Formats: sequence, C-alpha cells, structure tokens
Amino acid sequence: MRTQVGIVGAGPAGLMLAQLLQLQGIDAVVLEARSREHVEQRIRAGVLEQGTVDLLDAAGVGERMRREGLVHHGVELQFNGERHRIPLSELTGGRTIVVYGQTEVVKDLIAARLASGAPLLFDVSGATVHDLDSERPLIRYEHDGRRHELECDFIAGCDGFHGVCRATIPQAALRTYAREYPFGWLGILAAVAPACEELIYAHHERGFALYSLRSPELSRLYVQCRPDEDIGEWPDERIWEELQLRLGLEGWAVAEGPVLEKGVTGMRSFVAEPMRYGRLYLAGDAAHIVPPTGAKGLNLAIADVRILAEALASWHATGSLALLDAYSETCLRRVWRAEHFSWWMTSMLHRPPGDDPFEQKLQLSQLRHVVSSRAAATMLAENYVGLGF
Ligand code: RFL
Ligand code: PHB
Repeated sequence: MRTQVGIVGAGPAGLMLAQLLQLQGIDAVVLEARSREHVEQRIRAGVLEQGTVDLLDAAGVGERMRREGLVHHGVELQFNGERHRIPLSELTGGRTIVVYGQTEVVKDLIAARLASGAPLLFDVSGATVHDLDSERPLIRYEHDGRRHELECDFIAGCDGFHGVCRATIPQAALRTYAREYPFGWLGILAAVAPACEELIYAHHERGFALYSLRSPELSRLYVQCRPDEDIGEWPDERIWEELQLRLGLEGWAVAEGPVLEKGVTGMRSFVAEPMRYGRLYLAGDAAHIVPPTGAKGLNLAIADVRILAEALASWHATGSLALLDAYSETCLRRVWRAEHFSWWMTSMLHRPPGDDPFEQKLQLSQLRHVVSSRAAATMLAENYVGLGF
C-alpha cells in the first residue's frame, strides 16, 4: 500500500492533521493502536484557545463545538481566601476560550473522517517506522491478523508521549529537555451543575485545586496529590471534602454530585528537538509535554499540525521542502512559550514539597502582583488565550 502521509496515532494531533490534509487533497492513512471506543472515551483536556476554535471551524468540524461549547471571557485566581477575576477578553482585545472536552473534539474528527470514507484504522498493533532518512519511509503494522506495509512520502508521528515514532529516532539526533514535578492531579468528572461560571485556579496551603466543567450539567475538578497517589485511598467523600477545603469560601461551596470518573495524572515538562528526523515529523505529545496547569497540551498539538499541514500543502503544490524544513523551528517557538507559561502557572499555584515557606511567600507575592497589576494580568491572559499565528 502507498499513501502520501502515513499518520501514526489518532489523538487530536493525528486526526486533525488528517482532516487538514484532506481539505488540501493530500492522501493520508491514520493508524491507531487502541479501539475507537477507547479513543473516544479518554477524558483529558477541556479548554480550547481561540486559535484552536478558529481552526476547527475552518476545517469544517466546528459545528457541534459552536453549539455545545461554552465561551468564557475570564478565569478566577483564588488565594488567601480571596477570589480575583482575570478578565481574559478585556485584556486581549476580545479573545476568548471555549470549554469543550477533548473527547468531543476527537469524536467530531473521527465522525468527519469516517463519513468521508478516508482511511482510519483502529486496533492496529506493532506499528514500526523505517527508512526515515530515505525518500520512501515505511510503516509496518498488523491489522485484522495480517501484516501490512505502508509506503509514504512522509510520516507524521502523532502517537503521544509513549509512542514508537520518537523512540525510533537515533538518540544522537535528538536533544531532550525534561522536568518531573513532585506532585500530580487527582481529577473527577461529576454529574452536577458547577457552582461557578468560570474556571477557578486555587492556591491553598493544603495544595492546588481547580474548578472546571464540561457542560452546564457536568463539573470537572482537580486536587493536587502525590504523583504516585493511590486512587483507592480516595473515596468520593474524601475528594469532596478536600475540594470544599481548598475551593470553598465564606458562604460559598463546591456543588457536589455523583462522581462519574476519577483518575490521577502525573505532571512533567518535556521537549524533544528538533521535531523531525529525515521524513518523520513529530507533532503534539510525541514531541513535547506540558503540565496541565496552563491548559496548553491539546492546543499545542493542534497548533503543530496546523503548521505541518501548511508545510505539506506547500510541498504538494510546488514540490518545495522549504516549509517542511522550517517546521521544527516554527513550532518550537510556540512550544517553548507554552512550556514556560505552564511551568510558571504550575510553580505559582502548587504546594511546594517540604512546604518551603520562602517559596510560599514568593507564590503569594506573585499571585498578588498578577491580580493587582494590569500588565501582569495581561501577560497571563495573553498566554492563556493563546498566541496568534
Ligand atoms: P494523544 O492524545 O496522546 O494521542 C496519541 C495517540 O496515539 C496512539 N498511539 C499509537 N497508535 C499507533 N501505534 C502506536 N505505536 C501508538 N502509540 C500511541 C494513542 O493510543 C493515542 O490515541 O496525543 P496528541 O494527539 O498529541 O494530543 C495531545 C493531548 O492529548 C494532550 O496534550 C492533552 O490531553 C494533555 N492532557 C491535558 N491537557 C490539558 O490541557 N488539560 C488537561 O486536563 C489534560 N489532561 C492530558 C490530561 C494528558 C493525559 N495523558 C496523556 C496521560 C490527562 C491525561 C491522562
Ligand atoms: C479541564 O477542564 O480538564 C482543565 C481545565 C483547565 C486546565 C486543565 C484542565 O488548566
């Protein structure tokens, strides 16, 4: 079998790339290790930047998002028992964010691809990538009990942090930068209307907490925990109790309801440079990871494939490799901005290991500055709503 672009992974990066290429008349085959049900049910990010929203629209997959997504114009920062609103739109010339789950984005992209009849294979096993420094890179994989070979012009490694694509690149050809954080997030999805209208990021002496949502009837909440926290030690009552302590204010409480899902996520920062090797291009979590405090992971994945799709369209139309050669450098500028912002938000809001009192004083001073200086609030707002292209 032959295709122009072989895409490994059907997360947001792989699916969006396939959609953008199809609009340009470029053939692609998407290979996904897991089942459709699994991919559609994984609960992850929930905040879309303006640029992500606009791209989903332009790619013809924004209709349900426009109907069901919730447009937000601000976020709240809470510390010292006070809550302060950061007016995102006012500070960024009217830009907004949209709360719409990653699962919903993925469902919309899968539906569009399957409706078009273009190839998207689930339950693929043993995918491996070969001949990356030749003009005919190759993907070998197993599907429906048979071995297959897919010859490509280019391969897009959209297979997430634990995928095979980055792992296949010779170590000497990549430079990696990484940081692990000494905490994680315990997240729940609950069937209850949120008690707040906007997201609340809370600094608390017991640890960070976040009040988010998925819809007018679904709340999404997180508390800082250990990275190796045993979820078995967290019955629902304990989670609600901790959320009330960290997020509650005099006369105001978190709205409680049935817990539909819960899990623990570790937190890390990671970047691999360059985001390519020969004719293999890495996009999304395959190339970089951010801690979730800045809500950037999904948005970065979408920004990467936008740039990659444009570069492949230029090659398709003119035969020129210039934009593909610039791909990594173009992406990395945005990636490092998001890395810094995510690290900064994480450092400002989480309870430091050992409760270092010096660090806690610095955090509170930084938070106070952000909510009292228009310049500092604008810095947060610009990064949160996302950079333009
Ligand atoms: P994904 O979504 O991980 O998709 C990669 C896809 O590749 C498949 N795959 C393979 N397929 C074929 N062959 C192989 N050998 C393969 N190996 C892997 C996988 O099954 C998967 O379907 O990466 P992508 O597309 O780059 O998208 C990135 C985003 O998913 C990610 O940045 C965010 O979701 C990060 N993230 C969060 N970001 C936020 O902004 N807010 C959040 O609350 C948030 N929560 C999360 C998260 C990431 C998590 N992970 C990765 C552990 C919660 C979790 C649990
Ligand atoms: C979420 O709703 O899951 C969410 C929102 C904001 C974040 C991270 C996660 O920073």
